[in-house]
Amino acid sequence: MKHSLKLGIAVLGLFVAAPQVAFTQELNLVCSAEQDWCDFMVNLFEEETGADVAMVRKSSGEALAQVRAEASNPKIDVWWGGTGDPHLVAAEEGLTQASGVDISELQDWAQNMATISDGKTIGIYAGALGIAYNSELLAEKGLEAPKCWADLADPSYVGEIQVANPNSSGTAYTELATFVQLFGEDEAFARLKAIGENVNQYTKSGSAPSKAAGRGETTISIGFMHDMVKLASSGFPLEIVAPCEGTGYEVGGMSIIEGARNFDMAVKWVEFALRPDIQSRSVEVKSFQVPSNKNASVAPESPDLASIKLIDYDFATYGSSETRGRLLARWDDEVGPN
Ligand code: S7P
Repeated sequence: MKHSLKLGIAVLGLFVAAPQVAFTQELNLVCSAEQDWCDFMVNLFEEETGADVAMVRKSSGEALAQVRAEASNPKIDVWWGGTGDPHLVAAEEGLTQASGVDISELQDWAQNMATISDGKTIGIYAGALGIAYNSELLAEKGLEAPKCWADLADPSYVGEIQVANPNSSGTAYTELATFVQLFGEDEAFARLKAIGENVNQYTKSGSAPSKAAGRGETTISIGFMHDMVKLASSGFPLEIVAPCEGTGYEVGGMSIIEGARNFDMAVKWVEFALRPDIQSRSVEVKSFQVPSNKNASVAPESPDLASIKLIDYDFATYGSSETRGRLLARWDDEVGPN
């Protein structure tokens, strides 16, 4: 009797355990790339694996804020996309963990992110920062086209420039860190303050200013060139400028969250997102970043990083928690809207 009771409990245990197998098919993803690319990636992954992905799209700084807030009870398994700096901050703060996947086929700049973070974040794409202007609006207003970062402080551009807020936006933090690396910290803040006199809005998302420029809601935007190319190739009247002083660039990050409930599925996502065939498909949603897998194809529309005057962006320094926190606090004090 005792024996059959034990057996009954064991059998019941099997039935109770069954839904947990289904649970491991789940993946919770925060995505900091463009919404259409996030949706596209999720659909491809679900079709291939049968997984059930719950995805939310957040700008890079906002995603970091969520990961920090949920540190003791993580709800996210993987953070895919967005600029690498906040991924590195998360790694340094022990909020992400190594996936252990093979990264030997990745470009050096992508492997560098893993080296800095002990494998806790991996580079998935790269793209340079630039300036865009709406050519129709510029001509209508009789304005000169900007060629350099310095031009953006010209009083003729008052109210004509849009850029994101670096607290929420990884794109705008890349701009802030780029200015500091190009000009030194004090001069960088003086220049950002001067440009701020011409800024009509600090947006939450990094690609919003170029979308606004495309629609004719602002004349000039600062953002990633690949986002500008996406808009220009969709018919918006945008001209793209690689600033004469040189410019910074991002390496987009991908990280598994520390304490992820669906670790195995998270590793599957990481392997999937690094595959050359998957990275080559980003062009289908007009995402023109340079892919990190050496065997992935680079779209002809992708800005050619070799022909742009790029700074030697110091990811270890500008992706550190102390530097990011200090620069953002100073930006709030000296540049941002009150
Ligand atoms: O996918 C486009 C893209 O520009 O978006 C990411 C960006 O950091 C997210 O927007 P925020 O600036 O609002 O954080 C970039 O990583 C990526 O290239």
